[in-house]
Order: sequence, then structure tokens, then C-alpha cells
Amino acid sequence: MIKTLTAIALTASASLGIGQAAIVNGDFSAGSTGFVTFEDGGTVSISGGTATLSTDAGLGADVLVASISQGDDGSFTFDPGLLVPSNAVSLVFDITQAVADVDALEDGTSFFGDSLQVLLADSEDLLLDVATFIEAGDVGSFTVDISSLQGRTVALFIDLFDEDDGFDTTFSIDNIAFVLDDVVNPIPLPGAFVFALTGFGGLLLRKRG
Ligand SMILES: [Ca+2]
Ligand SMILES: [Ca+2]
Repeated sequence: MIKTLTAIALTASASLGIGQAAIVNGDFSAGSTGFVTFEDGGTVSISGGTATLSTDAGLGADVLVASISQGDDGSFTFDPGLLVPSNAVSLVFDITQAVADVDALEDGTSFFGDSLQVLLADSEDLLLDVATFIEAGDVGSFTVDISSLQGRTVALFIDLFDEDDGFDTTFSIDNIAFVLDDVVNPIPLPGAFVFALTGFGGLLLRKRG
């Protein structure tokens, strides 16, 4: 009986804290380890614990000019994919730089501005993909709800798009991580039961004393 009560009490008092599971080298402290890099009209620089993607002067052959990815080699094979923990609630990352400079080689006629896309692509269902677009000036910490991707295999893409907006734009990203909900099915206890447990513990203490 005592063992049962102890087990219930421990479960009930399980931590409600939030923790993070590492995406490999999400803080870029190990350089480009864990990431696949792509450049075609843009430049990727990973140094000082930060990844920086910049559009080059002029336009690339495609609007996608640079990318870093994890969980895929850029050909959407998802091998090896990135497993989203079953208790992951969000993806967080910091944008520490989002600066636009005039690009005289662009016409500036595009309706769209240069942007950085942070994308979690689902390996089986495009409709589950979660994407966020960052534009010039968007510095700060971002939190993206990924509860729809719990337990699924995905790939993380940080994609830089160079539009014909008259600017070259540089983005720096850092501290990419999953945020986990640590709660493991807590059992709600009625107040009277908690009171009884506390009293029971007190009795034990007095006996031992
Ligand atoms: Ca450009
Ligand atoms: Ca541009």
C-alpha cells in the first residue's frame, strides 16, 4: 500500500517544466557539422557559432540561392530524416541579423522581397509542412508551433530566396532547437487525497523520529 501511494505521489508531482531536445549542432558551435550546405547565387558562412546566408549581387538562376538543411541531402530523400520527438511542441530559433543592402544589378520589380524560409518538411505529407518566412528587419527569437509533426520524420531546411527587389539581404540564424513538453500524463489528485497523503507522510516521519 505504501509503495502504491508513493508511486502515485511521484507521478502527480512530475515536473511540468519545458526542456529542449537537440537538433544536431543547432547552435552551430561545431561549425557546419550535421548540416548540408547549398549555394547557387547566394553564400553560406558558418562561423563564430552562427550560420549566415547572404544573397549575391544580381540574381541566381533560381530564386532559391542558398540553403542549409538537416535530415535531407537536398533531394528530398529524407535519408536520414530528422525525428520530431513525440512530445515536441515547438521549434525555436534566433534571427540575429536580417539586413538588406542595395543591389544595383537587380531591377527591383518583384512584388516579393528577399526572404529566409525556415521549413520543417514532412517526409510523407506535404500538407503537414510547417514554414515561417523571415524578411529584412525581422530579428529576434521565433517560436513555431510544430505539435502537428509530433513523432513524424521531417527535414529541416533554412532556405534563402533572392527576389528581384533591388536588394541583397543577409540573414544570420542561431540556436535552432525543438522545445519538448516534459509532462508525462500527470494524474490529477483531488485536494482531499493530497491532504491525506501529506498526513500519511507526516505519520511516517513521526514514527521514524
Ligand atoms: Ca541579389
Ligand atoms: Ca534581392
